[in-house]
This record gives sequence, structure tokens and C-alpha cells, in this order.
Amino acid sequence: TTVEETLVLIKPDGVARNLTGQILARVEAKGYTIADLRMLEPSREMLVQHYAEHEGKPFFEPLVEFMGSGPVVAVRLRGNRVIEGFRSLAGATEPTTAAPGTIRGDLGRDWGESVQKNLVHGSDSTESATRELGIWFA
Ligand code: DAT
Ligand code: MG
Repeated sequence: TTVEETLVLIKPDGVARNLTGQILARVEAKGYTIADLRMLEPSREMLVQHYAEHEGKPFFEPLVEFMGSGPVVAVRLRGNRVIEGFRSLAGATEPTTAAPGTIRGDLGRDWGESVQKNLVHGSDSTESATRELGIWFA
């Protein structure tokens, strides 16, 4: 077995739409363990660190602004191959193309503007998971 931990964020749109329980129910149903959880309004500093890989891209500023627009639920999620497994549960970045059965595919909306309101974040590698968990669960 390869027990890993990943950072899951329920973004401001997910919290505002009262989807926190449904999203957590999906990860629990999959057998993953909620090892830690907090709700917070992240600072700009945290968000700039979190999205460092996207700094300089045209969607960076709107993304940071959106992520700071309301409360976010941060989860330390644990399980076998949970990094890949949660990305699979979340679905593709764009809610429109995310497969049915995934969080983004079932619950995500096409808001017409950009794809920043896509409900959840999940770390994409062991390196990202370690780095991101350090930011959100310092
Ligand atoms: P993911 O969240 O699927 O890992 P990502 O890391 O490439 O996607 O991008 C981080 C977030 O930035 C993503 O959830 C939504 C937003 N985003 C990505 N690409 C975008 C684009 N081309 N235009 C607007 N927002 C974008
Ligand atoms: Mg990403």
C-alpha cells in the first residue's frame, strides 16, 4: 500500500452553494480519511504561495481574488493513492468537460466567464501535496 496525504480545498463557490457536506460525503464514501479539516478565509499571501506555479498567467489575479472572496474548507485527506484518487473524483478542470460521476461533472456549473469556480482543488503530485499542506496546515 501507498498511504498518502493530499490537500483538498472546497473553494468559495462550493461553500457558498452549500455543497461542503456533499463533497465530503463523496470522499468519505470512497474510503478516504479526513485527517484534519479547517474553515478559513485565506490571506492573499497564502493564495499567492498556493498558486505559485500559475504566477504570471493571465488568470492568476482573478483566481487569487476569487479564492479570497469567501470562506474555504481545507482538508488533509489520507488514503492509498489518494493524490491521484481525489483528482479522479474531482474530474477535469472545466465543469463542462468533467465527466459525469465526478464532483465537477455532477455539481459544477458553466458560469460562462472562466473556469475558476470549479468547486474543489486537489494536489497534483506528492511534492505539491507536501508543499500545499504546509501552507494550509502550518
Ligand atoms: P486544477 O485545479 O484542475 O489542478 P490548474 O492547476 O491547471 O487546474 O489550475 C488551477 C485553477 O486555476 C483551476 O482550478 C481553475 C483556474 N484555471 C486554470 N486554467 C485556467 C484558465 N485557462 N482560465 C481561467 N482559469 C483557469
Ligand atoms: Mg492544479
